[in-house]
Amino acid sequence: MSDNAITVPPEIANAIDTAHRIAVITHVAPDGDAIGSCLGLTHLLRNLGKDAIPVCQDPVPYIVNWLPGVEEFVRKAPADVDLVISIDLSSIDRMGDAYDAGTLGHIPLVNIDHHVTNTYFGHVNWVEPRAVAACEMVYHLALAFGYPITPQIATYILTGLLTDTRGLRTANVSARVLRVVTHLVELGAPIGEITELTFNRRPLAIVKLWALALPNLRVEPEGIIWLVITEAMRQEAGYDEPGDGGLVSFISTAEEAYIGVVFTEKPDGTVNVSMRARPGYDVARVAFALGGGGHPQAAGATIDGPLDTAVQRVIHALREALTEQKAARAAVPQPAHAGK
Ligand SMILES: [Mn+2]
Repeated sequence: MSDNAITVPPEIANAIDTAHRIAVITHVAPDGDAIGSCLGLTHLLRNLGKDAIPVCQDPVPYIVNWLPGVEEFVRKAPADVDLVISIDLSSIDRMGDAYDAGTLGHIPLVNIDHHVTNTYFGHVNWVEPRAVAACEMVYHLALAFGYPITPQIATYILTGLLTDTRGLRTANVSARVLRVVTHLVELGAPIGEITELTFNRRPLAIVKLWALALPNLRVEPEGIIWLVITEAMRQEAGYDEPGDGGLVSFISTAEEAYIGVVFTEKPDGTVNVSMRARPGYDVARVAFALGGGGHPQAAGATIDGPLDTAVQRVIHALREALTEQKAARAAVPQPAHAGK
């Protein structure tokens, strides 16, 4: 195997071997990778004879609501488990109400994640930022320990891998990743059907929400493109799920932009900040400074409102970060293909 092979800590197999009832918890406001990795791991464990429960505080988003088994999610981990595995989350609070430290704090916690901002909060921590998705880690885990990957598990894993790479369109998609994809297809994951259901389909209410939000698009001189989604817009559009349905990725395609941001006002008055950066630029550090996390090219945080104050604070931080990053890039000769 090439030098970028991903290895799995054997401690994880030991933890699984001795456990009987396992809560597999993923993050609040789940995305496709959260749901896919959580269900994929849950089903791997069940096929080993374990009693495994997928747990997520928030509902499954429409993008992956077609996956079999999404109705099995519970909102809160039961207290009588003997192992907790967290998947696709960088800090313990990202489990939200799904993890009650009062009842579960003494139970072994295995932290499996691919976010560079991970805080190593588990008893066993497998943090692999080279993995393009938590789902890729589930794949390597299954292979390393000889856990069988059924067609249904391959479907979960490939779905999350495709969502976190936006359909294999992110800069981190390497030959290794394509080998994983090929193997998952060989194992029975229907890639064409997954792509159709996941990427070529959204509720009409989202299209209406975009129509309401886009007239207020703003562009900062540094190359930051942003807009806000207010609670009123969400109500008018009739879209009641969290998230922006991919709007931040859409506005970030403007070629004048280095960074794209969508601010979403939440019913409780907090503001969700979702950010994207072109390859070579980094929004993860700003997200981390705001109390959130993510990857250099895609990161987010939830911060205090009101909306106007939140926008000013984040745009100010991003202008400073972008100016610094441009200066750092200017100091080093860049290859011609390395972006703007
Ligand atoms: Mn992920």
